[in-house]
Amino acid sequence: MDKSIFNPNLHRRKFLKATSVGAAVAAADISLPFNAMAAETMPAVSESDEKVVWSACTVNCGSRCPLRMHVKDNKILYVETDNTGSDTYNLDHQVRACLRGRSMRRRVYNPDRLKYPMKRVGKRGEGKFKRISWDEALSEIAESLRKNIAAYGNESIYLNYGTGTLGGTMTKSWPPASTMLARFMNCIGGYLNHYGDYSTAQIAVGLDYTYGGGWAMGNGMADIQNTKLVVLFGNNPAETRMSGGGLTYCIEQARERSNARMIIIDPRYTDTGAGREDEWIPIRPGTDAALCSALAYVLITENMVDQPFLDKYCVGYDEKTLPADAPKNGHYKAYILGQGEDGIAKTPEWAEKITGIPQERIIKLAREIGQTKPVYISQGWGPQRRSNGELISRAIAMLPILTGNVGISGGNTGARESTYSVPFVRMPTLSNPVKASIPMFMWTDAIFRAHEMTATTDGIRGVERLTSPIKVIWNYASNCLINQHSDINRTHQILQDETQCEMIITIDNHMTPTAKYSDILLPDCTASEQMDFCLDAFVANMAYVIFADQVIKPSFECRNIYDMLTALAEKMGVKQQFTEGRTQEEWLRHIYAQSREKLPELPSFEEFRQQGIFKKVSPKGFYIAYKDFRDNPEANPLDTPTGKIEIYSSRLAEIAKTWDLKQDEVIHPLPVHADSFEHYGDPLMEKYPLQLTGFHYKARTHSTYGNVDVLKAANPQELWINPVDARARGIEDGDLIRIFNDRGEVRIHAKVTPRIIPNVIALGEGAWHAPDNNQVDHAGCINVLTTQRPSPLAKGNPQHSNLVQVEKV
Ligand SMILES: Nc1nc2c(c(=O)[nH]1)N[C@H]1C(S)=C(S)[C@@H](COP(=O)(O)OP(=O)(O)OC[C@H]3O[C@@H](n4cnc5c(=O)[nH]c(N)nc54)[C@H](O)[C@@H]3O)O[C@H]1N2
Ligand SMILES: Nc1nc2c(c(=O)[nH]1)N[C@H]1C(S)=C(S)[C@@H](COP(=O)(O)OP(=O)(O)OC[C@H]3O[C@@H](n4cnc5c(=O)[nH]c(N)nc54)[C@H](O)[C@@H]3O)O[C@H]1N2
Ligand code: SF4
Ligand SMILES: [Mo]
Repeated sequence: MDKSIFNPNLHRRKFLKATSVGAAVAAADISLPFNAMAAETMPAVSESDEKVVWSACTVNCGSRCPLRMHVKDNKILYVETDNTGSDTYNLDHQVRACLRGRSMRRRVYNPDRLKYPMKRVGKRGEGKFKRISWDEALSEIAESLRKNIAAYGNESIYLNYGTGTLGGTMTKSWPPASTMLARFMNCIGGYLNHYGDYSTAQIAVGLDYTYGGGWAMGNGMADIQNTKLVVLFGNNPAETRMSGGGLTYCIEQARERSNARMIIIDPRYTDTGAGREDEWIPIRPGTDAALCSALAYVLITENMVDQPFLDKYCVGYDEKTLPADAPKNGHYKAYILGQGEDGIAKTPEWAEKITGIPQERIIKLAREIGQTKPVYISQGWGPQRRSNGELISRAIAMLPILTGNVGISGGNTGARESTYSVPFVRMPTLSNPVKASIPMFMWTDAIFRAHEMTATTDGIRGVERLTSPIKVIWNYASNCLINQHSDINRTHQILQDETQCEMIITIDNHMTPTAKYSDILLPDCTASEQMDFCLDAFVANMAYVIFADQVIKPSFECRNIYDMLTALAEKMGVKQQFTEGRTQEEWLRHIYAQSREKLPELPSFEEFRQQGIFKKVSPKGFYIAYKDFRDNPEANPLDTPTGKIEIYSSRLAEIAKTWDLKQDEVIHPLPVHADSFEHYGDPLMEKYPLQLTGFHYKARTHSTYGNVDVLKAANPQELWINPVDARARGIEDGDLIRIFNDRGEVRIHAKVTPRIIPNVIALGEGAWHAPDNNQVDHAGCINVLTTQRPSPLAKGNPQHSNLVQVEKV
């Protein structure tokens, strides 16, 4: 048997039953805040005894963490984390929660908690509500659904993007098709779907044209153990993968073993650097494709490309493999050497002007990449969350492709890491009769101009064009109506007209900025108040599943998503179809039994409940993306039209010809450098001379945990600004400043720091929008300043591409 990890403490734990602090700590063998030995003399357990119940943090931070909740008299006292395993990296090490998860108690008992169903009485956004009963709330929703489905069809009911409970099973909030809401809506005729996500819209589409398969894979981050050089483009695991079950731990441990050099390319000096990197190469935002083109120039002109790899595995590097339908000199090599359409050689000198990186440094980096093997080149999703992000994602991937680092141990594809996973059965959600799907970013437009949205203008999929506008929006575990969607003031305007989108239903734990714009608010249980499994969890070569048990009874009038939708299904006459006669726990037992058939090592339900976490190390060792293809490309072709890596994409050439594009929008068959809107050098810079880039901040997971006082105090929301730019504006560290453009204004304090390059400022995303009467935000919510204009190919969110001005208040 491979190394499936059963909790080695299980027997002891079962014996001790983990029913007291002392017992749990003794079983854990971690630091002992209490006298552990007292466990031996503990009295029999009663309801009022302190007990430890396993729960989980299921937010969308890319990690998943177990939480051990210490509870007494139905009250959470404090929170600990994983105490299982031998703590040997990449074997069965502990999955330790970050400070956010450990502050879960403050989210459960937060003053912002939604306590009762409520109905809006003021204008949308005013935050005025009245308490109503569950029956009233569900009746109103049922009536609105019936009315709008009758008048506009099921295509008018939209499930908005929301990732607040991404890690859950019963509670899973995204993708739409995996949610309980989808199951409910599918019982009554379906819903308008969306594709893509705010995380990866541009790279998911971009690299799909390169590697195929819908999602480009990357080598596991643990494979850094086998590499010589790590090059990270806009990838910051120290902040975006923070748990002990996350990649920040993995990258440290793996590098300790390989001693690989690490180069970070980012406009900000990130926490992933923080002295652990070998070099930080600051880059002007949105210009990575120019850098990569110049690196390619040096690799080609100094004979450092892997020509046999390019000939055998790729399409369109040079004329040898250029598809017949491509123009003469339409290949990548010609583009780089200046023999293509634009006639510009992509020299380091050319790139220096665009990227701000000295040409000597570009040449040196190219030689480092070209002369080292293997090299682990990976991009986070910061570089692609831009108006030209599709091209950037493909351009970065060219480096490992040119150097033949794809499909080998210690190499990578240029994508972010993939991983091993365990087969675990999910809640069945039935199938959606509605075929239409919109890019997740385009929902605001689908409210008021649905009739003109087609496949070639707005990326509509499944149908040629939309036939009805969005009339009803479900926001489940989503702050993406307001806080996380771009251009809040535009959304505000669109939502003011209540005759257009008629009904907004939000299901959340807290009174968020999105909740304030809702017509009906339904108070949900937190993860602590219900039973669930936490899935999709991994670190290094290990996958795991967490038993997230019910810790306390539901607070106030909160109901979990399954129960509230069961009541609604009853009103709509589909209760039996929705529940199939099962309760939430019965469903969990049901799918667990199915999971055990697929994964026989899973312990019994009750054992799992006791041990809290099930870990399994990959029987195949390190995850090497496209290894099969590399080993035998004929037998294991890629899922692209040619079965090869498509440097030149004929499909993209076709799209470029047929889609409606604006002057400043480029879709290209090659991974070229091209600017798009709000880029460096844009004429708009005369008015708004600073590039504002966002980042995902350790203080929060997006907006979740954004209302936890201790986290806010520890990680203030500030605008990063270089001393050069600060001085020019008379700004000192800590000053109150205003950041503005035509879309809005934010007031916040300045963090004057050389950790951000000049002419660029950075603001962490996710702060809770706090507008005054003039719609000026006082919390530092970046989406007051971002645009709703989509990127050209993915129609995705370019939320890091913003031009603004800053002044001292
Ligand atoms: N400017 C800018 N905007 C961005 C980004 C950016 O980089 N820059 N990033 C984008 C990205 S990548 C993403 S993924 C999105 C994320 O956007 P969202 O998916 O909206 O994520 P959160 O802001 O965390 O909001 C999740 C909501 O779920 C709620 N929630 C948490 N737990 C529960 C629960 O148990 N039950 C219920 N019902 N609700 C719960 C929280 O209170 C919160 O309101 O933001 C996007 N927005
Ligand atoms: N603590 C915390 N962790 C999170 C989240 C969170 O909100 N908080 N959100 C989670 C989610 S849903 C997602 S999608 C991921 C997001 O993961 P990412 O999208 O990778 O995170 P970002 O911080 O947006 O971007 C990563 C880095 O890219 C840099 N960057 C920005 N623009 C450019 C550019 O043009 N070129 C280069 N080279 N670098 C650039 C940023 O400065 C940043 O340091 O994080 C996840 N993890
Ligand atoms: S926020 Fe992420 S890293 Fe932190 S505890 Fe939750 S799942 Fe773990
Ligand atoms: Mo995301």
